[in-house]
Amino acid sequence: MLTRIDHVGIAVVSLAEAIPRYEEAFGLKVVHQEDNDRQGVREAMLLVHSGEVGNSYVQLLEPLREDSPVGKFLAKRGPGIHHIAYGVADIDSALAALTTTGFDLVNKTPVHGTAGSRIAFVHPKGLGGVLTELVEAAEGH
Ligand code: CMX
Ligand code: CO
Repeated sequence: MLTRIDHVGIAVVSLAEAIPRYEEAFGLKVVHQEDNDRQGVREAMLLVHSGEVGNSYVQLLEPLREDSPVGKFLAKRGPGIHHIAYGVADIDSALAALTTTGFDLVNKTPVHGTAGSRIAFVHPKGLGGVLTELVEAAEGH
């Protein structure tokens, strides 16, 4: 079902501060930035690896609102790893399979993700406390 690690999502207080740190540390480059209002985030994608099955990124996430998943996470736990995202070829069949096996889906149907991708979150409680995102990338990403 999973094709790759698409990204590691990291909650930060300020993208303006976090981006130069990641660029400095690893020579990564920001290849995409957007605000996703529904998710309540301003995000920056830094490309780690391009492969046959798609790309892998670090996703830096700054909350747009305090009352958002990343805003609440920062208030409770402080900056750090927020979620892991796996690539899938077909997110509809991946979600159907997870539903059949009884996992608690945050999104029962896919929603809009980075750069036109289709994404869905699986609740952390069934996956060892790790909030998990599935990503079906848009054509050409
Ligand atoms: N990782 C692991 N556990 C988490 C978590 C995270 N990122 N966020 C919350 N939790 C845990 C809390 O620790 C808490 O556990 P306990 O009950 O044991 O204390 C429980 O989940 C509930 O926490 P909460 O602060 O009350 O949060 P909510 O229930 O309101 O929301 C969740 C939790 C996962 C449903 C919500 O964060 C969500 O919908 N996430 C998916 C959307 C998202 O994260 N969007 C931002 C990223 C967008 C992107 O990647 O593109
Ligand atoms: Co993500």
